[in-house]
Amino acid sequence: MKCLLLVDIQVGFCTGGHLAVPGGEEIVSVANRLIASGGYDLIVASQDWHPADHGSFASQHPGAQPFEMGTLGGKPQMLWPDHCVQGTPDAEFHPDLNVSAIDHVQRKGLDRTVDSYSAFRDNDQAALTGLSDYLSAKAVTTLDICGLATDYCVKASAIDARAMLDGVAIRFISDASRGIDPAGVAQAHREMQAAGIEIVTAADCIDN
Ligand code: VGL
Ligand code: ZN
Repeated sequence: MKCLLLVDIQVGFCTGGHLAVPGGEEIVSVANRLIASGGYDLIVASQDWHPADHGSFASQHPGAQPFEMGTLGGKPQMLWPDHCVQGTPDAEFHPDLNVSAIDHVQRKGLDRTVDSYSAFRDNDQAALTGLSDYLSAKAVTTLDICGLATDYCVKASAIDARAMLDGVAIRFISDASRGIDPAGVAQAHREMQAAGIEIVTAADCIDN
């Protein structure tokens, strides 16, 4: 069972969004081609889905500016602009994404007291989202991961997938992903490779 995990391909992470990732919208057509290739038995999408008062928002920390380091739950936390607030246009999937092909949506980031970069569990690793059980129940053997942003939610999802899904091949599709910070993207590639995640291109996935 081959599964494609599309991480946070949302309005908020594309140009004009509240936490725009440079070139974020460029991956939408790549994601649609991967879906249309017919190579996947299961398409799953994660959706960053924050309450308006989420603790990762700089607006919740008096005097703080977005992209400053702060703390959340006693741990260092990058403070973000308000983004992907539940029920707002910013939280919707990109309008050109083929959402009709998505079999399962995994929302995350609902708990205001902790951030959740990974689609599998909160950053403090205390609470699971349920996605690992879902994929295990579907008997997934290969999981290809792409989306936004490479250096945050895609990396965290891929590394958790590697740690939590025994015996499943995990691959990161680099050209179907974009990151916030180039140095962070380079670091993400190193961390994923070190964890045993294969780095591939969309062409590799479509060809076989
Ligand atoms: C993300 C920062 C905050 C992401 C989500 O999807 O990579 N990054 N929330
Ligand atoms: Zn977020």
